[in-house]
Amino acid sequence: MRPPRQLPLMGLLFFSLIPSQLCQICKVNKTDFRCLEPLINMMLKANYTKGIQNANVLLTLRLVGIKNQSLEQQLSQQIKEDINSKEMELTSGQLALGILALGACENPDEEFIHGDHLVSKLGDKFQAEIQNMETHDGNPLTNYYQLSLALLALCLFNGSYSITSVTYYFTPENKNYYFEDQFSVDTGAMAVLALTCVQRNKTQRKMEASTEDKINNYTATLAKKIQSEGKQGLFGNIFSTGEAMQALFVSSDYYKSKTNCQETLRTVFYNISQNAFSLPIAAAQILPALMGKTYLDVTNTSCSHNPATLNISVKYSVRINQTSHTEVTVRKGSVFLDVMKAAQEKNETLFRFTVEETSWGPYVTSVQGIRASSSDRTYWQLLSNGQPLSQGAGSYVVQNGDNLEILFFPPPTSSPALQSGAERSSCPLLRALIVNSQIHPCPGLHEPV
Ligand code: B12
Repeated sequence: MRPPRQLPLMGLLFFSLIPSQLCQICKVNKTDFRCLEPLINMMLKANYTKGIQNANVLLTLRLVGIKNQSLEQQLSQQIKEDINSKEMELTSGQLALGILALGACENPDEEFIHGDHLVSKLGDKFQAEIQNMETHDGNPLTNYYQLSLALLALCLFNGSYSITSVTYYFTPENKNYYFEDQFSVDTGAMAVLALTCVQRNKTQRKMEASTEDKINNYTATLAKKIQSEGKQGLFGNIFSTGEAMQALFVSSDYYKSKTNCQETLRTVFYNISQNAFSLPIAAAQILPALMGKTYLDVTNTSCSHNPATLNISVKYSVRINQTSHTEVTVRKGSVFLDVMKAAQEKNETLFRFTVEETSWGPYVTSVQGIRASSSDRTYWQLLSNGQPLSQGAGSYVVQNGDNLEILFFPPPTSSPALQSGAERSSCPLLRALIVNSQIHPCPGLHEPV
C-alpha cells in the first residue's frame, strides 16, 4: 500500500490559484482532420458483437457527432439487451459507460435510462464499491477507473452519491490510483473528470466552501501527477493520452501553450500512422479529446453538433449515353455506396440503383433500371476522379471534393473517351500512390517517437 503523502504548502497555494473552470482545449484543426480518418473508418467498419463492451464506441460516436444511424442503432440495441439480461452482474464501470453512451447528446435512448431506473441502480453499485472499501482494507470491488466512471455518470445524470465519501476516498494519495507503485494515468484522468463534474455541481449540491476547496485541490494534484507522467506529448502511454488530455482540458492550463498542444498532436498522429489504434476501444478513447470534447460534454444538448468538420461534399455522376450529375453532402468516412444512396434520395429517376450482396460486399447490378449482365460481359464501373476504383462501393471511402462516377461498361458505342478510361485502369494503384504523394502529410507522420 502506498503511504499517504502530504502536499507541500507551496503546492497547495499554487493549486488554489488555478481557476476552477479552466478549459484549455487542444484539438485537431480542420486541415489535419483527415489524419483522424483511419480511426473513424476503423470504428465505423469494425464488427461489433460484444454488447455493453462497446459502450465506449457508441459514447464517442455520439459525443463527436459521427452520424451513422445503423451502427448507432445496432450498438444501442446490443447495450440495452446486455443491460436487461445481465443487470446484476454488470460492474459499476460497465453500467456507468452504458448510461453515458445511451444518454449522450439528447437521443431517444434516454427513455430507456429513466424507464429502467438505471441511474439509481448505478447509485447502488457505487455504494457497494464504497462498502467494499470499508470492509476490505480500502479495496473497491473493481478499480478506481470504474469508481470514477460511476461517479461521473451519477454526477452528469443527477444520481445520488455521498460528497463525504467522495472527499474521503478520492484523495490523490489513495493507493487505488496506483498499480504496483505506478500512478495510473487512465485512472487519474477519469477521476479528474468525475471530480470536476462534482465541483461544477456545487450549487445544486449545496456544497460547503471547504469541501469545494478540497475537491479543487484533488483535481489540481491529480492533473499535476498526470503531467509528471508526460513524455513527448503523451501522458502515461498512447492509450491513456486521450483521457489524460480530457482531464488536462478541464483542470489545468497545460494546453494554453500551443507548443504543448502541437507536441501531443504530432506524437498522436505518428502513432495513428503506425496503426497503434487498431482496436475500436482504443480509437474511441482518444477521439473525443482530439475533437475538442470531454466526457463532461455528454449532457450538453449541442455536444454532437459538429457539422462543419464532419460533412464532406462530393460530385457524383451516372454515365450511360448521357451523363447525369449531382453534388451531395455526406458524413466524413462515408463510402461510395452512401453517396449513391444520397444521390438516389435527391433524384430517384436519375440515380436509382440496385446492389446484390456478395463475398466482397455490395455489387452494383443496375443503375437507372439498366442492368449489367455477366453473360453480355457488361458491368457498372466505379471511378473516382477519373480513376477506376480498386475497391467496391461498400468499401471505398470517399474524400471531400471527390468526383465520383459510375459508368456502364462498355458503353453502347465505343468512344475515344472510353478508351482512355481503359488505359487509365491499367495501373490504378500506382496512380493512387502518385496522387496520394501530393497530399500534404499529417504533421508528425515521419517523426518516430
Ligand atoms: C484497471 C485496469 C487494469 C487492472 C484490471 C483489474 C482490476 N483491478 O480491475 C490491472 C492492473 C490488473 C490491469 C492489467 C493489465 N492491463 Co489494464 N487497465 C486498467 C484500466 C485502468 C481500467 C480498465 C477498466 O476497468 N475499464 C472499465 C470497465 C467498465 O471496462 P471492462 O472492459 O469491463 O474492464 C476490464 C478490462 O479492461 C480488463 N483489462 C484491464 N486491462 C486490460 C488489458 C487488456 C489487454 C485486456 C484484454 C483487458 C484488460 O480489466 C477490466 C476490469 O475487469 C484501463 C484503462 C483504460 N483506458 O481503459 C487499463 C488498460 C486497458 N490496461 C492495459 C494493459 C496494457 C494491461 C496489461 C496488458 C498490462 C500488462 N503489461 O500486463 C494487463 C492485462 C494482462 C492480462 N491479464 O491480460 C492497457 C491496454 C492497452 C491496449 N492497447 O491493449 C490500458 C488501456 C492502460 C494503458 N493506457 O496502457 N489493467
